[in-house]
Amino acid sequence: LQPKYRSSYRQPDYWIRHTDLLFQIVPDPDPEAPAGATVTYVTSTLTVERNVDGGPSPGIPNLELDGEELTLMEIKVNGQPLPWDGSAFLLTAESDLLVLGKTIEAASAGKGDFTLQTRVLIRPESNFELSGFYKSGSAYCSQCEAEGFRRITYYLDRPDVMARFRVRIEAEKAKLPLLLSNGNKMATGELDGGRHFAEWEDPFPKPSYLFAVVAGDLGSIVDSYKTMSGRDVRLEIFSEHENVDKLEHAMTSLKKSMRWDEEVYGLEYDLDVYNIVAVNDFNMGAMENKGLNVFNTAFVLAKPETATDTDYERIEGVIAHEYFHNWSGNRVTCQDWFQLTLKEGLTVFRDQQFSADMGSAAVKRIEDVRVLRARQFAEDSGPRAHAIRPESYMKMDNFYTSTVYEKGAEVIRMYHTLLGAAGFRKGMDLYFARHDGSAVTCDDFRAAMANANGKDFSQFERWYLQAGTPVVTAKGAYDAALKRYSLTLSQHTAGTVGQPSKLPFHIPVRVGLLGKDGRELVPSTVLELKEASQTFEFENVEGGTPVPSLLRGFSAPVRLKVEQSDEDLAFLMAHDTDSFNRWEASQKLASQAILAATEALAGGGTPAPLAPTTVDAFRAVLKAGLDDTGVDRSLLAYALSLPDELTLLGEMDVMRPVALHEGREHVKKSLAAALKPEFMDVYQALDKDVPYLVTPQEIGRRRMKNVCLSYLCTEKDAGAVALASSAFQRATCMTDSIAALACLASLPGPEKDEALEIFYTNAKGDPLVLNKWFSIQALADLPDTIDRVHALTRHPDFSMKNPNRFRALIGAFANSNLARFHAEDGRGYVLVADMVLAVDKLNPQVAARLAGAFSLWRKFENTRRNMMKAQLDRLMAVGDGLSRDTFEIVSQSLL
Ligand code: HT7
Ligand code: ZN
Repeated sequence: LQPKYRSSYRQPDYWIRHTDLLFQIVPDPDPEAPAGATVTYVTSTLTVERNVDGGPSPGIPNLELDGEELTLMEIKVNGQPLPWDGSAFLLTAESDLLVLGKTIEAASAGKGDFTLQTRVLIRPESNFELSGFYKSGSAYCSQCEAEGFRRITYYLDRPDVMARFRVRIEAEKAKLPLLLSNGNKMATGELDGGRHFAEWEDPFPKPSYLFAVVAGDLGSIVDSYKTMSGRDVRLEIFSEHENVDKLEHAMTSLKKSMRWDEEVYGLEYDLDVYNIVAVNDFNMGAMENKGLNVFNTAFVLAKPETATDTDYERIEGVIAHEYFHNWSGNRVTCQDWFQLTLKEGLTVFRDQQFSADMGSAAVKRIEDVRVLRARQFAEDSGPRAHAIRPESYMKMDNFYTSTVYEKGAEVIRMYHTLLGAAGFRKGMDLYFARHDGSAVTCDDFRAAMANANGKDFSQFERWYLQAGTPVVTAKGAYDAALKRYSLTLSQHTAGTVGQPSKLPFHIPVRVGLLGKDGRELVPSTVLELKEASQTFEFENVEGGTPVPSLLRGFSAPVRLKVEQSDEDLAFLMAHDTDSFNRWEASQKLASQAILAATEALAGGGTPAPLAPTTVDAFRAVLKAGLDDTGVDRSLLAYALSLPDELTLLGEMDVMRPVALHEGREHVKKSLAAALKPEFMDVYQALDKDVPYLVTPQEIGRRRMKNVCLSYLCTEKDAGAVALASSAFQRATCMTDSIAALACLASLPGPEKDEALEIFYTNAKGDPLVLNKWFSIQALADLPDTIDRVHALTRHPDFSMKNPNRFRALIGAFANSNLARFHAEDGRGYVLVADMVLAVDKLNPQVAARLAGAFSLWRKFENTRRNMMKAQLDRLMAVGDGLSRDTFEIVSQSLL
């Protein structure tokens, strides 16, 4: 199993200029095959051209085409069938390469230009990897990123090979009336035997990973969009017929995204149609194939009874994300997969900006930083830490990571912070002007930002080269006589596997200074920390020692260490003009209390009572929640929400997940007890029976109400059961229903099972609602949760073949129920390793992700560390039986 290295990049020896594909979905010719089974023949005709300028090999080199699980039926060069005697072409072991040698020389008169036709047989119905061409429900669809196209036909399956595609699909009309591919529809027609065809042409050259094909019997909604230059685009979103009533929100989101990209970046859509197809079986969230996005249903379907506010927000964000890829990813794509963050970091940043503009920028920032801290910081602290542009990989699918995506977006945000909105736009304009229609690198992006603004971004390259989360330490000193405030910022990044020492990063630190009365003493400033340590002076600072507000808006993906008293934090919570830092202060106040309680509990002691300052600070947030004059209740709700366990775990030198869980519960209970009347007042004031609206105000109201409910249920008593049961019974939307059920699920007594039963019945088999039902039980804070999860793996609705369902139960348990996954008896570890092994046989991508749950094993206290390591050893011992994906994760975890 050989890794690929970034440094080994070479241009290909050949280009493919035109790709003609014929898909024939036909009954399986095998007489033993079940009734209705099909196979697909793919005939590909490639116009191949020698890369005379940049091809690394001299003369007429071999052409080596990638292929995986293909059965070659026919092969022709320039229309002439090739002999099968081994003289004209070679199929390497496992037929993962098709090699043409001397044949090319002869066929091209020594020039290297020729057409190659292959006909292969593929079996979408037994493709459970969900990569390549596969079946989801009754529909056929494709997923080609990163290296799935080679599971459809032999090809130069790499992103720098860009071709014009023409696609013809033939299938039985009654069963598969809808035939889609990229670009514009050119022809349709009838064929003999109840069959029909459609032909599609994409005028934009594209890499194979952006190819898509869909055949099915689906319903849809149609709309249109007039672009800024006045062109009409037909928009259509497809789903199974029974889900057509859940597509409106996705359509509205799409139109908003199209308008936003025109207004903010001047980027216009470029085809006559934009199609989106929702499928239930999908490895990730969605895929930006040119003109034909394929989506996981979880990121498309929504109606108030089945989707939560978070689902609505996520759908808007993912629809936007895939749309924005049309420029950042499709028009300008990646030279090689090491550059993945070029399109993903940039597009995540753009979707974050979009969501900020659609709702509250501060709320969106908080949500994004929460995810970054919980997932990416953890990744950066373990053996799989990698730079946003990794140096090597075995299986590319394993590098669709939080680092490449979320930290990648933070790196783009830092350009924006350093250049300002106008400077960033100049850089984007230059990037697209220079590189439209080509496959480029992160260095090209950095150069465009630098050249458009005359700014030196050379040190900034370290963000692309070095893994790990920098720790920035801040120390302030005030000279009353000189009215000068000095701020010393130092940075240090711990070594990571393969990178023992790090050079200083170029870090933008946005800073404000607050006077005792809460006034801003200096304009909010971006300091550029480039050395290991630097001191910055602020002159004319009146009125005594100021309270600094540091790293405003989370201006860089770092851990900030600064001594702050509870009083200063409470002051910042109340007065900071930077909304993000008001929230940040609440989190720091809570973290300090939780980590202190955890330490006491881990040492067998009793935690100290909460400091009155902390209680008062939370009381003030609750009081603000009663104010009806336009306060952003989402911000308040997040200030009341305690930092999550994964983030807190990352703050511990030795990870003790169960003690941490107890410490966090202790703080939550203490706050609930100290502020019970206040929580109840806010809960009752916001518990209104009003029509469901997805507005920031209404989302904020529900969010704050449900946070209060969860505090009111921390004391697991009869009062809590009554409150949560009543909330569940009265809920009129999924947001409230799931919030109440989540509380109930962790409470004692029969009520939770009654509620779960009702929830299950009301779901009426809706897969997305059933996913929630599985997750709620996997997340329950009960001693027998593991038994329940075990039992649920045998439930008739559980399936290992559906990634959403599998992740809803097993992923939720392993990644989000830390106290139960890491339970003392080690049963959680055994269960998850069992599941990795079982799902690895069907879907290696899903298995590999789940295996990542063990990767931080070295950071845990001894007992857990040994038990986690034992499961990793057990997985390793499977040897050749393990997929390449899972092998890569497990072997790296053991480094
Ligand atoms: N660009 C898409 C990546 C993706 C993917 C990668 C590996 C395996 C399956 C996949 N499905 C989609 C998603 C995105 O827009 O980021
Ligand atoms: Zn993306």
